[in-house]
Amino acid sequence: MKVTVVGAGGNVGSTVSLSVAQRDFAKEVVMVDIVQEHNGEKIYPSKGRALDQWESSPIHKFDTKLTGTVDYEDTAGSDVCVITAGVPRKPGMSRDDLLETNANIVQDVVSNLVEHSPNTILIIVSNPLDVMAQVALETSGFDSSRVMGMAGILDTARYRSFLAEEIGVSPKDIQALLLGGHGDTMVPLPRFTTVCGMPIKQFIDDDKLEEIVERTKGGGGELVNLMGTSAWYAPGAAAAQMVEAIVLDQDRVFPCAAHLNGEYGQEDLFLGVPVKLGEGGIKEVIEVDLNEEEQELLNESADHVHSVLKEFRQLMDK
Ligand code: 2OP
Repeated sequence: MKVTVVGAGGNVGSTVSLSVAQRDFAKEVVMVDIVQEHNGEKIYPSKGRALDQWESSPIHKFDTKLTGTVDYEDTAGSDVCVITAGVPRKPGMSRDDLLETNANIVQDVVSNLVEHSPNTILIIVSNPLDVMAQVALETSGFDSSRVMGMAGILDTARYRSFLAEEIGVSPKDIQALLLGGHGDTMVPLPRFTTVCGMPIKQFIDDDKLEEIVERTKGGGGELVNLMGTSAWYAPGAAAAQMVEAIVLDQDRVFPCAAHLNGEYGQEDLFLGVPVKLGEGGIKEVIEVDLNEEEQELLNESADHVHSVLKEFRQLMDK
């Protein structure tokens, strides 16, 4: 199986490529990025990071062949393409502030990928995630089963890691569900959060749980403030997990940004919901029974995504 990562000269993209390679399920990973300049000289970050990662293969013991390129012809026939291309946040910025710049980049990237891999599956990571996934869907003309966004796995991973630290259990034994847009309006669901199947509220008081829910919503921003740029280790690992589920047809159930047409009361909108991932991409959008409060929070999150999508439409009409 062939996987392409666009934006792989950067932190998120190169974390995706190495995470995929270390899982060793793909025949090859093609790492794409643009030519850059450094001290007046041309540099090729995707080629350099691919070579560096390939040189780690005897140590990590993987066979996946990593190659770097600036030419989309090298991506031809990709089974799955991950798009991390775009500018990351800086302190003080929201993901939505990246809209115009990254929409143009995602449109260009998707057009190039589709030209060489018309049957591929697209996983979007670029922000603002939910709208970038819509841009990819509309630019590609693909069926919505083949276009998705990576966000829910990342956001629930943060939520689970914070809970594990607080409770003193392995993060592997905390299961959680989080819905909605990839931003401050995301909807962690304590009612669907468990420790080995046991309700989370048995292990943590409501105030502390609410504190962790709020920290999760701001998890991306917390890291931007600490590092001066947005995260890459967890986002890259999350995207790699989606690639593996598709390539190995694992029928995994994950929260991902999926295109909704009636599900959860939403029309023509990408939103983080539980999906079944396997061969061909999204096999099923799963509707979970929400109570009134949860549905209201999801509706509020959807309204925010709609507002950013409307801003995108206005930009394109300029
Ligand atoms: C994050 O939440 C980059 O949006 C990503 O860190």
